[in-house]
Amino acid sequence: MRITSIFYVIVLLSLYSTIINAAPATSAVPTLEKRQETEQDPDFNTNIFTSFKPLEVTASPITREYTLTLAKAELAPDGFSRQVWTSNGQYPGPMIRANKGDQIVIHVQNNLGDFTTIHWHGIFQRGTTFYDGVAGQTQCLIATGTTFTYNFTAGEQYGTYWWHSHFRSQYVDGLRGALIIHDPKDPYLNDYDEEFVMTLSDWHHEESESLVNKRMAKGYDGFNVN
Ligand SMILES: [Cu+2]
Repeated sequence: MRITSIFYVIVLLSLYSTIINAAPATSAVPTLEKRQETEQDPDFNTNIFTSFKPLEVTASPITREYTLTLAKAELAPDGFSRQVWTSNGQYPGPMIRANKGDQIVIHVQNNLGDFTTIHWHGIFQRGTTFYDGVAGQTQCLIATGTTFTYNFTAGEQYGTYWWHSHFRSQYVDGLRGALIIHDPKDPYLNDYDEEFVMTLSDWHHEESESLVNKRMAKGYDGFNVN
């Protein structure tokens, strides 16, 4: 089957498919093998026009290590230039991927000039609630100029998730990306040739802080920010 439309892409997203070609013998004991994903790694960067390459399948879970450097930058995602809250200089942020059972280590370097936290949306965080990334509830804010390291496993979870800032409305301004946990035993493995990830969102020409102020102002009627 060839992917010929956005519809199929969305269907694939909902089926959290992969193009991994082998089903490994999995071990319950994680190894300490580490892999550092870099900005040069084409799989680490988000390019919706490039299909996935298969993620290596390991005999037992490994640790996958990522670095997200957060900073504001002048970008024009829809042709209109504005200040965008970027991760590793891009918007949407890099796609973070792992195989089922892997340990995921993510160093968040905050160069925003503002506080932040990053939440891993949909991940249960069993035993690691302190890495859930909810500002003021599960962790203190990450101060600008500092690094905070998240370290968790998705356990038995797999599928299409996303990550985003969990402080104020920062993700509206760009701090978000896809988080994909592959199942090497994907039941749809033979039903498609290629896989793409496409993120859809509202996008505003005004920064979210002023949008939120309008939304919260007395007498507000009709304009909505989620
Ligand atoms: Cu979320």
